[in-house]
Amino acid sequence: MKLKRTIYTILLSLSLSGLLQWTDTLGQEVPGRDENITFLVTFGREGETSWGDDDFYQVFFFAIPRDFNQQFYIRIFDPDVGGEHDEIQGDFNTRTLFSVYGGQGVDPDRNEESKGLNNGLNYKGGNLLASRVFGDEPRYDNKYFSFGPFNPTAGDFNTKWNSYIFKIVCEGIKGDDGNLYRYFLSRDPENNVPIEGANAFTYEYTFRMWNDFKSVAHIYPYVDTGVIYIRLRNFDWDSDGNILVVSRYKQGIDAPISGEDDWAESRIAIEPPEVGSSLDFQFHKRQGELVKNNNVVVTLENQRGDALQFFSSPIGGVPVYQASILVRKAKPK
Ligand SMILES: [Ca+2]
Ligand SMILES: [Ca+2]
Ligand SMILES: [Ca+2]
Ligand SMILES: [Ca+2]
Repeated sequence: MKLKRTIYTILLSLSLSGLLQWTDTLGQEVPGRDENITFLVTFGREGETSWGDDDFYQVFFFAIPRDFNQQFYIRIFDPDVGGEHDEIQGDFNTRTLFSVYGGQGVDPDRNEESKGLNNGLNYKGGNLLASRVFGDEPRYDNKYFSFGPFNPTAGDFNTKWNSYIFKIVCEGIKGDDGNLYRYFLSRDPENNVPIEGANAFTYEYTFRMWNDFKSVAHIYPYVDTGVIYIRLRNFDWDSDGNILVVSRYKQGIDAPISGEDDWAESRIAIEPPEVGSSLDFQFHKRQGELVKNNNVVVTLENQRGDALQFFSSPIGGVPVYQASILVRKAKPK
């Protein structure tokens, strides 16, 4: 009895101090923990799109909840292009530029171009807060580099998410190799200390598939009110395995996959039970001969052509298929 009460007291004080919530909030890691993706990928602009990057830049957003009032950092794991993790073509001669933006012009809900979906449009909207070019630098190989500190109010306030939005752009400004990297939104410059209630998102996701047969990667778009169908596009899939669309309502719909240096597109209907929840796009590897170092691109839009976000921490949690929804629907009224 006494032990029980002690455990209860510990749990209560932990939850009051916010520690319990932290363990539930995984949106600061990019890619997120539920996504099971090893790395983001951006190639140098002299690279070939057939290696899996269609445009040689990648845009990500961080949303910092309004009630968080401390400074924070954006950490990059393996920002260099060389040594471990990165994809060499010839020799390592690639330089990538990472830039952090805040202020007006960042919020993609108010500035369409900020989404970074169309080449030539100004995806660099906002105030430049920090930037750095990385080449083949052993100092940052398999290690973190931290941007910051930043003040949350330096972001662009978004009323819908009640959050300050920041943007980080990675561009391959020179060379032809692939930079593989990850982000972490942190309260600390030296360690990964997440911010409760924060999240990250992108509109065009360029990432590396697993180099094994069994690991399944996931990305999680959120279905907002008014979405009737979605148009899923994927690039340079190298005919690797299959893409399954899973939700509370869908047990698994097979989406067409692209081949080499090519886009595939599919239109998928959205049912009322799926509105207000996340979808789970699952990326399963082809069995037999392993497709190695497969980099791919995924985008998504609704029936009006508006791009949908992929959240690093799925809104409302990972969706679980519920057979009961189908059963209920099948019954005559
Ligand atoms: Ca490296
Ligand atoms: Ca090279
Ligand atoms: Ca790297
Ligand atoms: Ca590929």
